[in-house]
Amino acid sequence: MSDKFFITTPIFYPNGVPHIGHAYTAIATDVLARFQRLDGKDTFMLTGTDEHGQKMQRTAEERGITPQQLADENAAVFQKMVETFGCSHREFIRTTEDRHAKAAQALWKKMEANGDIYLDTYGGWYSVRQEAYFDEAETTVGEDGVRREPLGSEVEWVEEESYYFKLSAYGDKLLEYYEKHPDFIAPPERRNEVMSFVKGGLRDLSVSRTTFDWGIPVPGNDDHVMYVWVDALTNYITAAGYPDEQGADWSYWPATHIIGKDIIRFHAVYWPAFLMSAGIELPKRIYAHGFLFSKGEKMSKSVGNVIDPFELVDEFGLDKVRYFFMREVPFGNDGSYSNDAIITRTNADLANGLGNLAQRSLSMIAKNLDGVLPEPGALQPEDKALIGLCVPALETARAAMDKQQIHKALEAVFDVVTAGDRYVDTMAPWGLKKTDPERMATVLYTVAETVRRIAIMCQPIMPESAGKLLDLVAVPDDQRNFSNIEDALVGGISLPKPEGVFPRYVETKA
Ligand code: ME8
Repeated sequence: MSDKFFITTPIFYPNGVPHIGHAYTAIATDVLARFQRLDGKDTFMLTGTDEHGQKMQRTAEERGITPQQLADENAAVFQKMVETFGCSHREFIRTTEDRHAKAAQALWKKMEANGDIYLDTYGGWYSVRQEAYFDEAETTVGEDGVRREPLGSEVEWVEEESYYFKLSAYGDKLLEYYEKHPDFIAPPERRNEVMSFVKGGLRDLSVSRTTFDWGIPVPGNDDHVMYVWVDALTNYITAAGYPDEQGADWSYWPATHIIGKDIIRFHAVYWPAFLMSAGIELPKRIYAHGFLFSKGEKMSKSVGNVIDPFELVDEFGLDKVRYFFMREVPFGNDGSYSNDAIITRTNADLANGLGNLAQRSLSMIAKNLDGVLPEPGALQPEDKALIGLCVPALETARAAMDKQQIHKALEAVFDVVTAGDRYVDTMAPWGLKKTDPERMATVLYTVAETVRRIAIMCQPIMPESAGKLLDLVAVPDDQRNFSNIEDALVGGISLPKPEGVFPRYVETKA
């Protein structure tokens, strides 16, 4: 088994600025990456921007700038977004980089050499207004005899020269692959959707364009640029060093791709077919998450419910935002969010839950024991029971994270927080101060040790806050991996002055 782990986000279209959906994908991928890293894997997280295509060219023209200027401007904002959201990516790839054009052209040549690319004409109902082709089934002929697309603009039959990829030759191979690798596409609803799409029969795919030039030139024919999805999907192997399949980075391939459900077909049908054609190993797994809605509605400028991801972090703090999205929305499902939901969830689980567990025990150590972590007396069954919940919780989290069930992993960890709070209430160490100070010391030690273990497990989700908790129980930086879960705090050390790590959210706006 390889100890390398390669995980990717979709690469974002920089024809606009990031919204919360983009941040959501990035957070989830980062949580999965950090989890594997803490579990000892050499982890490569990749993210970036998808900078070619007609949409980019058109937006740039509207703004009177070049597509490269548009890409530069917005790629910088996406870079800032992934940094603001605490992503631990090793690379941010941009599809306008030279190395990427080389990789995409190398992939193309392999597919061509395999006999899967041919030149033909592409015919379709074209709307000049929308600058897009429509399937005949999408168009309707009005009483005036004019054929129109769904938004109402007139369409005309247009033919242009195009290269095609022989996707039709891959239907059976793909189905066989899905059958043999039941974990290749997840969650199961998405797998079923993809399989029925492929069973319905695949048509060859038009993979080049001549009507605009903002793209990677087709090798040997400069009149054509590659269809943007051929170009975009290749980013994943560019970053692994393709076409150098002997290079050090190639050992990270194959990747786990985290994507939104809107782009499952490109990743689970086209991409594996391209890779099969080029003789490249297929991705390890494709996981499609759901869509986020703002207050139950699709985010749109006209509804006025588009939330700027940067503002959300300013308002609530990064870790609360990361925690909220990963805990509130079962990963794979659609979800809704609102400021009220963020406040309710984080006040309950973080301020009153984990934060309070740490704060009330550590402040008792500060007040009653001069801030020195006590040596525990003999641990009682209830002490051992609480501490003993952590290793199984980590095992549950590990199994859940292997299947991208991030919310299940969090649930397992936060069940320990609930048990910890119950333990403190039952043991009531404040009452033991006079009657049995030794027992009080053991109880406080038990809570501190439990906080250490919980904080280790919380690092993927809330890196900064979990780090602060570990500082508060004086855990050295090199002892914060999952392999350290069964270590134990050593009594007798001085702890730093306790501070609340998760302050309750208080509304600041009138
Ligand atoms: O599709 N809720 O880029 P993109 C949740 N460039 N996630 C959302 C979302 C929402 N409301 N809106 C967007 C592209 N996303 C291509 C990808 S990959 C080789 C090329 C997420 O910027 C979702 O994961 O339009 C989507 O797949 C991703 O943002 C990228 O969207």
